[in-house]
Amino acid sequence: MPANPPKSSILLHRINSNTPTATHNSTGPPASDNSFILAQKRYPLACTIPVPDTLARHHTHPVAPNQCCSAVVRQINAPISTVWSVVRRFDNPQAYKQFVKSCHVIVGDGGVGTLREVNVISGLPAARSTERLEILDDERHVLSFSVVGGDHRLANYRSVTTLHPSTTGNGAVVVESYVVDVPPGNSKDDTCVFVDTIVRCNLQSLAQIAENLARPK
Ligand code: A8S
Repeated sequence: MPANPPKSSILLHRINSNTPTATHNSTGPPASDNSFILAQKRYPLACTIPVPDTLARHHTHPVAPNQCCSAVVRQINAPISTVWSVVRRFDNPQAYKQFVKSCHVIVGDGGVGTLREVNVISGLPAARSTERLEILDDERHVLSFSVVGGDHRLANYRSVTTLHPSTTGNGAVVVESYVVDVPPGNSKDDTCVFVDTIVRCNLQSLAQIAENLARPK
């Protein structure tokens, strides 16, 4: 990456009836602002952090009319390298995802194309999910996976997680965005509330684990 990569502003909109998709907004705030703005209808201006163009594009999802997308942002008081060491383990999501009961790799060695089968805890409208690793970039701290099977209601789920240096201290900011089909009988809003809740719990737990790992013994 160049020393001063170009930065851009990006607007992620929760999809409502006539809102377009998560859009890379080049006409947003002034260029000097150099910031990433996560704007949602319900939570305007949830977060403003600088994000290089190369990472912002990962959170720009094509969204079909029957799909919805959203993103969750979480500050973590631990070095990026510590957070990344937990996030990058596609074979071990149960390290921080509390809804995951167990996971085993079906195909692959942990690189792109690896398939995992995840079993989730009881009480959810799901038991199993088959997931494919789409991006694993150890330099830029990008991980993306897609859901390719299972017995749940989140068809065509795809998420992207990126880590960024926090603007205060030496912590990290995690941005996790996703796109998913709206299940029959549900609204876009219901779907986003359900998925945002899972992702927020995951990132809360990730923060706790990384902050613990980073704490001096
Ligand atoms: C993730 C994100 C999500 C996982 C969802 C949204 C899931 O594992 C759970 C419940 C479901 O109904 C769907 O990063 C599915 O894991 C906890 C089984 C896919």
